[in-house]
Amino acid sequence: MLSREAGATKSGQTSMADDSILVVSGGVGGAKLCLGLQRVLPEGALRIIVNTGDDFTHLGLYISPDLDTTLYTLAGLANQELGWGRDDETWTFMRVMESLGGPTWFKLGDGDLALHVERTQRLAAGETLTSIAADVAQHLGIRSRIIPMSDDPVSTLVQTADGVLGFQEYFVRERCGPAVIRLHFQGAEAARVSVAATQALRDSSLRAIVIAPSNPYLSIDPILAVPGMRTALRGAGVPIIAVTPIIGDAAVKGPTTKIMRELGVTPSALSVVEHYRGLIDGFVLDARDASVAEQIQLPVQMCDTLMLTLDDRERVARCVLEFARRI
Ligand code: FO1
Repeated sequence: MLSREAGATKSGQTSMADDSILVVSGGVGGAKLCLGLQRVLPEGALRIIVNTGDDFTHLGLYISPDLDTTLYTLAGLANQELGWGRDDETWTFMRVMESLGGPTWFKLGDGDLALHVERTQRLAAGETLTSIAADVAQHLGIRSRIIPMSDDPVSTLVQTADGVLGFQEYFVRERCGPAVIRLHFQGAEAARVSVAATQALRDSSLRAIVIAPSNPYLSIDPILAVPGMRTALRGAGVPIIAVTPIIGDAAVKGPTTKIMRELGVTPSALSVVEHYRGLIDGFVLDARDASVAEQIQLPVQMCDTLMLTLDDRERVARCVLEFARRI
């Protein structure tokens, strides 16, 4: 169960999944694990609830960075070098924008623009983010379900010593420089868990929920801030496993440990476990942190969680699935 082998037909082709795995994910780090899972699971077995707290409107276009990263990664189109956007991108639009004196702090590639234009006009015509994401995924040949956490607007705001910044202003324009005092998920109180997310969580095929190695504060907390999400996750009645985004006292990528320090939290895998305490049933710890395993007081699976290559992604995916089967 839960492996591609289990879904293979006699002809060697994968069959549709009888069991499903649901990942709660942000952008880059989460998408890497999702790609590994998509490659080792039977077709259709992977569902992903994606953070939309990073979404914003820029140059009149609705941008959904974590959805974009997940779509491009699972379609094999992601720009590995940048960590966001499309591979083989061209930048004529940005060059012309610069020559006109327009804003250039947030880069939109020529190919990437098509997705933002398409999504913006379909949202304006009344379609939901969920329906657009599902349709785009189908057009890109993705066989996993990519589900926004909500179809209602939620915006992550970062309160810093320099004032309150929109998430992308903080993350991209200010390069995570200003110290974070507090995070606020504007609109979350009134947001509803998307219908597709609720269905995926109630699906009788669901075997495990995985919290991706995304930034707990910036990427996972906005998802958990949607009223009813925590209850729906727990109510699914399957093991919930978090994968560490931290090795030693360093994040694999991005500002996770910087933000933890600024919020007064010791940057460590143990702090991440404490952050998710009450929600998770098990924790995937990096083998380099074996010495803290006993302090976790939950079932622990150790593995090398660094995902540099495609093989790494599959290896971590297999480790997570094995753990899910075991607890
Ligand atoms: N990240 C950057 O660091 N610089 C950019 O110019 C940038 C543009 C961009 C355009 C579309 C998109 O979907 C994502 C983009 N990102 C960019 C990534 C994004 O801002 C962050 O990685 C996420 O919001 C954090 O998960």
